[in-house]
Parts: sequence; structure tokens; C-alpha cells
Amino acid sequence: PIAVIADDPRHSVSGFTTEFIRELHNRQGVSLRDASLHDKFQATASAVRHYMVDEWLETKDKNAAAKQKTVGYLSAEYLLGPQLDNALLATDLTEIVEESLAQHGIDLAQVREQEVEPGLGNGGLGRLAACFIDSLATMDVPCIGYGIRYEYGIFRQTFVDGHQVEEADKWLALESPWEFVHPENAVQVNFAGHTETWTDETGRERTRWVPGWGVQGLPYNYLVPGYGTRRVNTLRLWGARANNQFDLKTFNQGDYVEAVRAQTFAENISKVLYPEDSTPQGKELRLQQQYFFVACSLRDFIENELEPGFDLHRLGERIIFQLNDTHPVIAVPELMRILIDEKGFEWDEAWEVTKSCFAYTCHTLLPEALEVWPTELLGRLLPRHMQIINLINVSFMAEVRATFPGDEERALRMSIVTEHPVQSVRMAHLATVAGSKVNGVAALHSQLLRDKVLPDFSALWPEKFTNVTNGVTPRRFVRQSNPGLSALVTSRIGGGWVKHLDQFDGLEPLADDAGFREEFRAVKAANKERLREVLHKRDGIDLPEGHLLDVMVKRLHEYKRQTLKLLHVVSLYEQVLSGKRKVEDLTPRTVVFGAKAAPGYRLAKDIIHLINSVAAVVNRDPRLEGRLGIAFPANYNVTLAEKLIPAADLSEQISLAGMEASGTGNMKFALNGALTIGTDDGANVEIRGLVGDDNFFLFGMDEPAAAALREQGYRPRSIYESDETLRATIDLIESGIFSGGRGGAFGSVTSALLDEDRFMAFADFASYLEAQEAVEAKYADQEAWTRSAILNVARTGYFSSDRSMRDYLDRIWHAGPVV
Ligand code: 26Q
Repeated sequence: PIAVIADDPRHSVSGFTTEFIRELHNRQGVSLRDASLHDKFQATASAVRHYMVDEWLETKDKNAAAKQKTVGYLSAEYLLGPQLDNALLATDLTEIVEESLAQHGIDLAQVREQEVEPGLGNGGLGRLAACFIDSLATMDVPCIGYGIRYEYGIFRQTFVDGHQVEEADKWLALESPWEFVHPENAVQVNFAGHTETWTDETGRERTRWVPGWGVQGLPYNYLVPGYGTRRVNTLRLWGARANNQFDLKTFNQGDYVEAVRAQTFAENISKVLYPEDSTPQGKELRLQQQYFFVACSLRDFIENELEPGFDLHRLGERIIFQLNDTHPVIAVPELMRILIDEKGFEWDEAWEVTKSCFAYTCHTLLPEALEVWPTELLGRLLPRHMQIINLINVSFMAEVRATFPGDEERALRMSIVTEHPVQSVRMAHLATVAGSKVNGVAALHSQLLRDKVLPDFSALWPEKFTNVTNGVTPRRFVRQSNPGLSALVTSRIGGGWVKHLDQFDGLEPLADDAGFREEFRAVKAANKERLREVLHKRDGIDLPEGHLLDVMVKRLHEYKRQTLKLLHVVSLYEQVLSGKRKVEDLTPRTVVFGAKAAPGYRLAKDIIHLINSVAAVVNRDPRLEGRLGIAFPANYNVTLAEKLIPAADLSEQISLAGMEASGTGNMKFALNGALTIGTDDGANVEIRGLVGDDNFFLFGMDEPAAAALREQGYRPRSIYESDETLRATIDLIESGIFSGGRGGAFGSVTSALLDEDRFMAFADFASYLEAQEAVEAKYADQEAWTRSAILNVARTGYFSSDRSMRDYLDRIWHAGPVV
């Protein structure tokens, strides 16, 4: 492929060796003889980075010359995963580096393992941002990813007696070789204080914000190389640093140390990623984080990326800020403030410009996940922004009342500011009012967004709403993570698929080719072997050989229904114990879980404890003859995903219909030849539509059925009473067998199910078990299974994030490549 450095004379084994040794000496300050593995990793990474810097600088020049529209992706999270492989792929250096290091007795595989992944995100939303910036670079589209350089990313999960224990993620302890910090480009960000009015030279009444305190934002630049192109875009993450203007009042009182201490306090802003991925708490620090990175980013774009003297009335021609959920939506009043207070715009002018600069992506359907900030807090921390939000709301309310005269209820429903339970700003309403477009992340989700979450808005502005189905980058999630499949596929259809994943459709006829099926199975078997080694080394887990690998990896949440998966396992166990099923009738199967629970989410943590407790018993029971097991490696992250997903046979996507906005893990599994067992939810709907019913295990209620059941009054206990299998399963959990004979140990989990079962696991239980029977029947016929697996790969090229980006470019951003 055309690598970013195709014509670089250093692109040779000896060339790389020179760069590597230079880095070892000059950066690490060690000789090759004395270098630790960590030194070797640092030197390798920074030497590889050398090969992208020229193109990165060239990209900046190209952007400046072209004066085309840039995508400003505003996201509080980027779940990047390890960077070395990605950089090697982009620079086409993998073999060269491997050979160069080998000549010095260094194993690239060992060097790779030194990398600590930047876990600057919780899950799907953060990983999506990382896939999107990869795709935009690959597609030659100018993009700056803006976000926060958290000092501590998502917590490291450990298990103690089966309970989740969180540890700080010190990903920077050994320094990141991938970032360029530019303290000289620090940006000042202010908070609190008050506003006052003044009269300008023309006699016009103006407002200004007199802040109470401030902090500096330091830009940390990361290179985002495209694949098969020379473009290297920028990810700019902001870190907070104390202002060197000490608090003058305290300082003048002579308390020097107190003044310094108060200032360093500000550095807490970028200290830690909030680990909640739903039910956000209205924490002041979280709002500070949001405003901090957004204020830095807007300032940076306006002052540093635009040419001096650029007419800001035309700002919308040069930037589209994509709001990754509502987390960055405070950017809306911030841009209004800049234009009006600093640049002297009239309100209406500023509003027209602002509307053209933003679009909003919603990633949820859960009502409790919709962000709301009390006006008391917002007004105290950002008084001028609170005023501007109120003014936006006043004119918005006037528009609603003019369109729907007399419909006061509608106006109240739509208001950006609600009075209940306390006066608060609904961030999704603000984003919808200000955004030029609003999109959901899968077809079903976008429909439900229009019909259920924001129906009044879609009635007012139907053209504003659109869908862009999520995608995943084929570079990381096929090419890098599954080299075996990549080589096999490339041997048959060429390598164009890495950039044009729709070419996977060329694999379709090979599903009927017995020789290809055999090779495909061999790749899966090798990936399982690789996983066995990883889990053995990483977790001390010994995966049995020859098992169906049944994988459920995602954040722990009730709506995702890890408990339903666990109930399946327990029901199989119960059937063997009670003699209802002969052990030799079990399909040998290992269920792999990977899941972090938000530290404050009690029930989710109890579910983790239950999974580990069931695992401890089931894995040791000789009556199962090793035919059923659970593996729950702690600290599921991108690094592990890259090993786990290519090894999976069965992908569990079993959320209650209408709850999972999209899912992106589902896409990664299908692209790597796992079959999905799933509900009619999120992007599962589209996956099934593409792969076909014969190659997908559908079960459960669809969204209308779930809504109807809820409407008519759902009583999980009556299902428990009438379904013998379910009853035996729950009773086994309550018997104490998984808690050393202590009954009631998992009462929080069982009673949540029996008494409420908010996400209707019981209602879908029988259907799920039936679908699992179909899985086993199909798996028994390995040729049929492989055929379906190949068709999953062949038919899911649609889920490349390159396609998602094309959809955003066409439907929302109206931007294109710059070469
Ligand atoms: C908000 C405020 C305060 C603290 C935390 C948060 C917060 C942080 C992260 C709220 C939500 C998130 C993450 C949400 C998320 O990952 N959603 C997932 O997004 C994916 C990409 O679109 C979808 O595929 C998933 O369906 C959706 O659950």
C-alpha cells in the first residue's frame, strides 16, 4: 500500500535501525546493551513516529492552503487502544521493524506488550470516536479530534474474592511516546465570577464576563495517520495546568503556599475520567471538564487554525463541530459568547453562525442517561453561559409558541430549561435546538429518537433528524487484530478491502468452497490458540481446547442483560445436576465475559460477583466433565478485545430491544466470523438484515412487543412461577450453591429480577434458550457453521467506519477530502 512514508529513504531495515539506536541513545539515554524492554519500546515507538512527522506537517500546510471545511470532532472520550501496531500499519513498517529488532535479538512481540493503552474512554462512545478519526484520516478528510488528556483513564479492574475492585489507571507513569506537548500554545480557560454590562464606543450596551478563577489548557497532540495515504491528522487532547498568575488576594495576604495550593487545585480538572457510562451524576468537576476542553478547542480553532483576519461570519464554511453526545454541548453558548462579547456580533448574526457550526449525535435511549445540569450549578460556574442559554431558550420558546399557538404543554415539554425536579438545563434539548442536524447511531435508534426521545422536536423540524449507523475501523479490528483472516482474505480478493471494506462481498462465493472453509476454520483455530496463550499469561486462565467460544464483552449494565447470559449457563448446569440433561449432550462451550461496572453501580457490581461465583463452582464441578465453563478475565480493554474478538464463535448481543442505541462490538464480531445471537436491537437489526436470518440467531421480543408488555403491566414473578426451567435456575442461585451454602448471597440480583426485571430478562428467557439450542444444532454441523461464519464476514463490509464517515460527510457535514 501507499504508506505515509512510501518514498522515505529511511524505509529500510538499516534505515530503521539507525533511527531506533538514535532514539535509544538520545531519548532513553541508554546503550542497546543496557536497554530494558521498556527502553526498547519507547525507542521503537518514537522511531516509528519519526516516519509520520513530515507527513503530519505537510498535512497542516495542505489544510492551510486548501481553506476547506474541517471536521472538529468534540468528544470527552477517545478509547484509542494501543498505538504501535496502528502506526506500523500506517507507515508500512511492520516487517522492517520486526527484522531490524530481530537483528539485535529483540522480539517485536515482546516490545509490543510493553505498551500501556490510553484508556481515555468508557466504552462504545469513546471507541467510536477513535474509529472515526482513523477513518477520516484514511479518507483524506481534514479533521481535528478534540478531547481531554485525562491523567487517569478508565480504572483498572481487578477481582478480589470475585468482587470488582478498582485501581487507578496510571497510563502515564512511564510516559507516552506518542504525544507532542506544546506549552507555548496554552489556552486560558475561565470559570465563575459574574457578568456586567458596559457601553461600547458606538453606544451599544454590551455584556462582559468577569471570571473568578482560571486555568490553562495545554495541548497534547497525537498523530492520526491515515492508511494508504499521506494524510496525518491531529488528535488534540487538553491537559489542565495551574495558571502562573497566583491568586492575587491570597498572595497579597502573604500566604504564598496557600496561593500556590489553590492554583494547583485547578489541575484536578483533567485528572480523571468519570467511569459512569450512563446515569451521569451532576458533578461539578465533570461540568468543569466539559467546559474546559470545549473552551480550549474553540479558542484553538478560531485563533490558531484559521488564517488571521478570517471573517467569522463565514465560520460555518470552515468548521463543523460534531457533538459526540451532549458532553461537549456547552460549546454552543461558548461560541455565542465569543462571537457576541468578544467579536461584537449581534445576537441574530451570532445565532446564525452558531447553528451552522454544530451537529449533534445522540448515543442513548435511556431516560436516566440524558444529561441535565441544575441552573444553580451552571450559573455559578459559568454565569455568562447560563444567561446565553436562557436567551436561546426565550427565542426558542417564542418559535414553538408561534408554530403551535396555545399549546403550552408542548412548550413546557420542549423547553431547554425545566423546572423539575430542580430548575435545570436539558443538554439534549440545547443540542437539538442549536444543531444543524441531529442523528442517532443505528436505524432503529434514530427512529426511536424521533418517536420516543425527541418527538416534539422531530414534529417541529423533521428535516433536522437523520441516521448514521455506526461503524468500526477495519484497520484495527480486522487487519491488525486478525492477521490470519487478513492474509486468507487478501489471498482471494486482494488487499483493497482494508480501505474499501465493501469488497468483502467478493468472499460470498467462497462460502460454498470446501477448501476455503477449511482454511477459514484453521484461522479461527489459530486465533483461539493465540487467545489461550494470552489468557494463560495475562490472567492465569486455562481455556479448554475444542470448545465453542461464546463471548459477551461490553460494559456491565442491566439493560445489556449479562444476567440473561448467566441464567443460560446456570440453567444448563441445573439440567445436568438434576439429570434432565446428560452431560454428553452438552455442546462443549466456554462462556467468556468481559465487563467493567461503574464503581457506584451497586447492582452491576453484584452481578459481577455472581458471575465470578458461578464460574468458581461450574469450572470445578467434575460432573460437567469439562464441557461447560466460564472465563471472566478482569480489566477488559481494547488490547484484550483485539485478541478475544478474532477467536470468538458466538457473539452475544442480547440487550432488551429498544435499549442498545447501536452497539459496535456486534459489528467487530461479525466481521471476524462470529455468528450473532441477538435481539432485534440497535445495529443488530441491520446486521441481521445483511447476513440473513439463516446466519443469525434471533430471539426475544422486538421493541413494540416490549413496549406493549410494559404498558400492559409486566410481572416477572409470574413468569418465574410458570416457567419450570427458569424457576429451577433461579432456585439454584438462591440455594446458596454458588456462595458456599450461604442462601440469599445474591438476593440483590434475584430480587431485582423477580420483583422488577426492568429489562425483561425473564420475558425473553425461554426464547433465548431456544435460540441457544439452535446455536448448538448448527455448531454440530461444522460445515454449515463455517459457511454462515464466512457469510457474516462477506456481508458486513457495510459496517466499516469509513462508510459511517461517508454518511456523515454527505448528510451532515457537507465536507470532503483535501489531497
Ligand atoms: C455523562 C455525564 C457524566 C458522566 C458520564 C457521562 C457519560 C459518559 C459516557 C455518559 C455516557 C457515556 C457513554 C455512552 C456510550 O458509550 N454509549 C454507547 O455509544 C455507542 C456508540 O454510539 C453505541 O454503540 C452504544 O449502543 C451506546 O450504549
